[in-house]
Amino acid sequence: MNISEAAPVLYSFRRCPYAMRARLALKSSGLNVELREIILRDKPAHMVEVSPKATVPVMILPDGTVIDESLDVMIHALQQNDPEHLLEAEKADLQEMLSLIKTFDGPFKTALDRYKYANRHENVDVDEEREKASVYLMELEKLLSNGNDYLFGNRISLADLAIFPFVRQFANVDKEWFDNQTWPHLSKALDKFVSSERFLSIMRKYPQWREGDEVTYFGTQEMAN
Ligand SMILES: N[C@@H](CCC(=O)N[C@@H](CS)C(=O)NCC(=O)O)C(=O)O
Repeated sequence: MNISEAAPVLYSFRRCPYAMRARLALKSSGLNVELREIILRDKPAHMVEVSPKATVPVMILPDGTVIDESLDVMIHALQQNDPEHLLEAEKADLQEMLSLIKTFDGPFKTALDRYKYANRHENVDVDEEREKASVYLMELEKLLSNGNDYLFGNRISLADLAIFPFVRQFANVDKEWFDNQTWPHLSKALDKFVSSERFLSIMRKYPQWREGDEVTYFGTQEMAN
Protein backbone atom coordinates (compact mmCIF):
# COMPACT_ATOMS: atom_id res chain seq x y z
CA MET A 1 0.00 0.00 0.00
CA ASN A 2 1.26 3.45 -0.88
CA ILE A 3 1.29 5.35 2.40
CA SER A 4 0.72 8.76 0.80
CA GLU A 5 -2.55 7.52 -0.73
CA ALA A 6 -3.80 6.16 2.57
CA ALA A 7 -3.01 9.03 4.93
CA PRO A 8 -5.72 11.52 5.90
CA VAL A 9 -4.89 15.23 5.53
CA LEU A 10 -4.94 17.56 8.53
CA TYR A 11 -5.12 21.31 8.07
CA SER A 12 -3.79 22.71 11.32
CA PHE A 13 -2.49 25.88 12.91
CA ARG A 14 0.14 25.44 15.58
CA ARG A 15 -1.17 28.01 18.06
CA CYS A 16 -4.87 27.18 17.82
CA PRO A 17 -6.11 25.31 20.91
CA TYR A 18 -8.70 23.42 18.85
CA ALA A 19 -5.98 22.24 16.48
CA MET A 20 -3.79 21.37 19.49
CA ARG A 21 -6.40 19.02 20.90
CA ALA A 22 -6.81 17.36 17.50
CA ARG A 23 -3.04 16.87 17.22
CA LEU A 24 -2.89 15.52 20.78
CA ALA A 25 -5.45 12.84 19.96
CA LEU A 26 -3.83 12.04 16.63
CA LYS A 27 -0.45 11.74 18.29
CA SER A 28 -1.84 9.34 20.89
CA SER A 29 -3.64 7.28 18.25
CA GLY A 30 -0.45 6.96 16.22
CA LEU A 31 -2.49 7.52 13.05
CA ASN A 32 -0.38 8.68 10.15
CA VAL A 33 -1.62 12.02 8.80
CA GLU A 34 -0.38 14.48 6.24
CA LEU A 35 0.07 17.76 8.09
CA ARG A 36 -0.68 21.04 6.35
CA GLU A 37 0.28 23.94 8.58
CA ILE A 38 -1.76 27.02 7.76
CA ILE A 39 -1.85 30.70 8.64
CA LEU A 40 -5.32 31.99 9.51
CA ARG A 41 -5.08 35.12 7.38
CA ASP A 42 -3.88 33.13 4.36
CA LYS A 43 -6.01 29.98 4.30
CA PRO A 44 -5.43 27.47 1.51
CA ALA A 45 -8.20 27.52 -1.12
CA HIS A 46 -8.61 23.75 -0.85
CA MET A 47 -9.29 23.95 2.89
CA VAL A 48 -11.99 26.56 2.39
CA GLU A 49 -13.44 24.61 -0.51
CA VAL A 50 -13.89 21.41 1.51
CA SER A 51 -14.94 23.27 4.68
CA PRO A 52 -16.49 26.66 3.91
CA LYS A 53 -16.73 27.58 7.60
CA ALA A 54 -12.93 27.71 7.31
CA THR A 55 -11.82 26.96 10.84
CA VAL A 56 -8.96 24.70 11.86
CA PRO A 57 -8.60 21.83 12.38
CA VAL A 58 -9.94 20.19 9.24
CA MET A 59 -9.31 16.52 8.61
CA ILE A 60 -9.95 14.90 5.24
CA LEU A 61 -10.14 11.13 5.14
CA PRO A 62 -8.89 9.15 2.13
CA ASP A 63 -12.51 8.53 1.07
CA GLY A 64 -13.13 12.31 0.97
CA THR A 65 -15.04 12.56 4.27
CA VAL A 66 -14.41 15.95 5.88
CA ILE A 67 -14.25 16.25 9.67
CA ASP A 68 -14.10 19.91 10.63
CA GLU A 69 -14.87 19.98 14.35
CA SER A 70 -11.90 19.39 16.63
CA LEU A 71 -13.76 17.10 19.01
CA ASP A 72 -14.93 14.96 16.09
CA VAL A 73 -11.33 14.72 14.85
CA MET A 74 -10.25 13.54 18.32
CA ILE A 75 -12.99 10.95 18.55
CA HIS A 76 -12.45 9.72 15.00
CA ALA A 77 -8.71 9.27 15.60
CA LEU A 78 -9.24 7.47 18.90
CA GLN A 79 -11.93 5.24 17.47
CA GLN A 80 -9.33 4.02 14.97
CA ASN A 81 -6.75 3.38 17.64
CA ASP A 82 -6.77 4.23 21.34
CA PRO A 83 -3.73 2.62 22.96
CA GLU A 84 -3.94 4.89 26.03
CA HIS A 85 -7.69 4.23 26.47
CA LEU A 86 -8.38 7.95 26.34
CA LEU A 87 -12.02 7.35 25.47
CA GLU A 88 -12.61 5.50 28.76
CA ALA A 89 -11.39 7.47 31.75
CA GLU A 90 -10.77 5.77 35.04
CA LYS A 91 -13.58 7.67 36.76
CA ALA A 92 -15.88 8.80 33.96
CA ASP A 93 -17.49 7.39 30.86
CA LEU A 94 -17.40 9.09 27.49
CA GLN A 95 -20.71 10.90 28.04
CA GLU A 96 -19.47 12.49 31.28
CA MET A 97 -16.26 13.60 29.62
CA LEU A 98 -18.15 15.05 26.65
CA SER A 99 -20.43 16.93 28.99
CA LEU A 100 -17.49 18.63 30.73
CA ILE A 101 -15.79 19.33 27.38
CA LYS A 102 -18.99 20.93 26.07
CA THR A 103 -19.14 23.24 29.08
CA PHE A 104 -15.59 24.34 28.37
CA ASP A 105 -16.24 24.77 24.64
CA GLY A 106 -19.36 26.75 25.49
CA PRO A 107 -19.66 29.20 28.40
CA PHE A 108 -16.02 28.90 29.52
CA LYS A 109 -14.65 29.65 26.04
CA THR A 110 -17.09 32.55 25.60
CA ALA A 111 -15.85 34.16 28.83
CA LEU A 112 -12.23 33.35 27.94
CA ASP A 113 -12.52 35.08 24.55
CA ARG A 114 -14.13 38.13 26.12
CA TYR A 115 -11.36 38.21 28.75
CA LYS A 116 -8.52 37.64 26.28
CA TYR A 117 -9.83 39.79 23.46
CA ALA A 118 -11.61 42.46 25.53
CA ASN A 119 -10.59 45.11 23.00
CA ARG A 120 -12.58 43.32 20.27
CA HIS A 121 -15.83 43.48 22.27
CA GLU A 122 -17.80 46.50 23.33
CA ASN A 123 -18.74 47.03 26.97
CA VAL A 124 -16.72 44.15 28.30
CA ASP A 125 -15.74 44.15 31.93
CA VAL A 126 -12.52 42.14 31.85
CA ASP A 127 -12.60 41.27 35.56
CA GLU A 128 -16.15 40.06 35.27
CA GLU A 129 -15.32 37.79 32.32
CA ARG A 130 -12.27 36.45 34.12
CA GLU A 131 -14.44 35.69 37.14
CA LYS A 132 -17.02 33.95 34.96
CA ALA A 133 -14.35 31.73 33.43
CA SER A 134 -12.80 31.09 36.84
CA VAL A 135 -15.97 29.45 38.12
CA TYR A 136 -15.40 26.66 35.57
CA LEU A 137 -11.73 26.43 36.44
CA MET A 138 -12.65 25.93 40.09
CA GLU A 139 -14.62 22.88 38.95
CA LEU A 140 -11.41 21.48 37.48
CA GLU A 141 -9.59 22.27 40.73
CA LYS A 142 -12.23 20.26 42.58
CA LEU A 143 -11.81 17.28 40.26
CA LEU A 144 -8.04 17.44 40.64
CA SER A 145 -8.08 17.77 44.41
CA ASN A 146 -9.57 14.30 44.86
CA GLY A 147 -6.11 12.78 44.74
CA ASN A 148 -6.21 12.53 40.95
CA ASP A 149 -3.31 13.44 38.71
CA TYR A 150 -5.75 14.00 35.85
CA LEU A 151 -9.33 15.25 35.58
CA PHE A 152 -10.94 11.83 35.77
CA GLY A 153 -8.46 9.62 37.57
CA ASN A 154 -4.80 8.82 37.62
CA ARG A 155 -4.71 8.19 33.92
CA ILE A 156 -4.89 10.90 31.26
CA SER A 157 -8.12 10.93 29.24
CA LEU A 158 -9.88 12.62 26.35
CA ALA A 159 -11.11 15.32 28.76
CA ASP A 160 -7.57 16.40 29.72
CA LEU A 161 -6.43 16.60 26.10
CA ALA A 162 -9.55 18.48 25.03
CA ILE A 163 -9.65 21.00 27.89
CA PHE A 164 -6.07 21.82 28.90
CA PRO A 165 -5.16 23.70 25.69
CA PHE A 166 -7.88 26.19 26.72
CA VAL A 167 -6.75 26.36 30.35
CA ARG A 168 -3.31 27.18 28.95
CA GLN A 169 -4.80 29.92 26.78
CA PHE A 170 -6.60 31.38 29.80
CA ALA A 171 -3.50 31.20 32.02
CA ASN A 172 -1.31 32.86 29.41
CA VAL A 173 -3.43 36.01 29.33
CA ASP A 174 -1.97 36.91 32.72
CA LYS A 175 0.19 34.12 34.10
CA GLU A 176 1.09 35.98 37.25
CA TRP A 177 -2.58 36.45 38.14
CA PHE A 178 -3.29 32.79 37.29
CA ASP A 179 -0.50 31.53 39.50
CA ASN A 180 -1.77 33.59 42.43
CA GLN A 181 -5.22 32.02 42.52
CA THR A 182 -6.38 29.34 44.91
CA TRP A 183 -6.22 26.49 42.48
CA PRO A 184 -2.91 24.80 43.32
CA HIS A 185 -3.86 21.45 41.81
CA LEU A 186 -4.93 23.10 38.57
CA SER A 187 -1.73 25.16 38.37
CA LYS A 188 0.33 22.04 38.90
CA ALA A 189 -1.65 20.03 36.37
CA LEU A 190 -1.30 22.81 33.80
CA ASP A 191 2.47 23.07 34.34
CA LYS A 192 2.78 19.32 33.96
CA PHE A 193 0.68 19.38 30.80
CA VAL A 194 2.61 22.17 29.06
CA SER A 195 6.01 20.72 29.92
CA SER A 196 5.09 17.17 28.93
CA GLU A 197 6.86 15.51 26.01
CA ARG A 198 3.37 14.86 24.65
CA PHE A 199 2.54 18.56 24.46
CA LEU A 200 5.99 19.68 23.32
CA SER A 201 5.90 17.16 20.51
CA ILE A 202 2.61 18.49 19.11
CA MET A 203 3.93 22.08 19.33
CA ARG A 204 6.85 21.57 16.94
CA LYS A 205 7.05 24.23 14.30
CA TYR A 206 6.35 23.51 10.67
CA PRO A 207 6.61 25.91 7.74
CA GLN A 208 3.38 27.13 6.15
CA TRP A 209 2.05 24.53 3.72
CA ARG A 210 1.66 25.51 0.09
CA GLU A 211 -0.02 23.66 -2.76
CA GLY A 212 2.59 21.51 -4.51
CA ASP A 213 4.80 21.12 -1.42
CA GLU A 214 6.29 17.77 -0.61
CA VAL A 215 4.14 15.82 1.84
CA THR A 216 4.95 16.28 5.53
CA TYR A 217 3.76 13.58 7.88
CA PHE A 218 2.73 14.79 11.32
CA GLY A 219 5.17 13.86 14.01
CA THR A 220 7.90 12.74 11.69
CA GLN A 221 9.66 16.03 11.01
CA GLU A 222 12.47 17.33 13.14
CA MET A 223 12.01 20.64 14.94
CA ALA A 224 12.07 23.51 12.45
CA ASN A 225 13.43 26.92 13.31
N1 LIG B 1 -15.71 24.53 16.81
C1 LIG B 1 -14.49 24.55 16.05
C2 LIG B 1 -13.72 25.82 16.35
C3 LIG B 1 -12.40 25.94 15.63
C4 LIG B 1 -11.88 27.38 15.61
O1 LIG B 1 -12.62 28.32 15.90
N2 LIG B 1 -10.60 27.56 15.23
C5 LIG B 1 -10.10 28.91 15.05
C6 LIG B 1 -8.63 29.07 15.35
S1 LIG B 1 -8.22 28.72 17.02
C7 LIG B 1 -10.27 29.30 13.60
O2 LIG B 1 -9.93 28.55 12.71
N3 LIG B 1 -10.81 30.50 13.35
C8 LIG B 1 -11.00 30.99 12.01
C9 LIG B 1 -10.33 32.28 11.74
O3 LIG B 1 -9.80 32.89 12.69
O4 LIG B 1 -10.31 32.69 10.59
C10 LIG B 1 -13.67 23.29 16.38
O5 LIG B 1 -13.84 22.77 17.50
O6 LIG B 1 -12.92 22.79 15.54
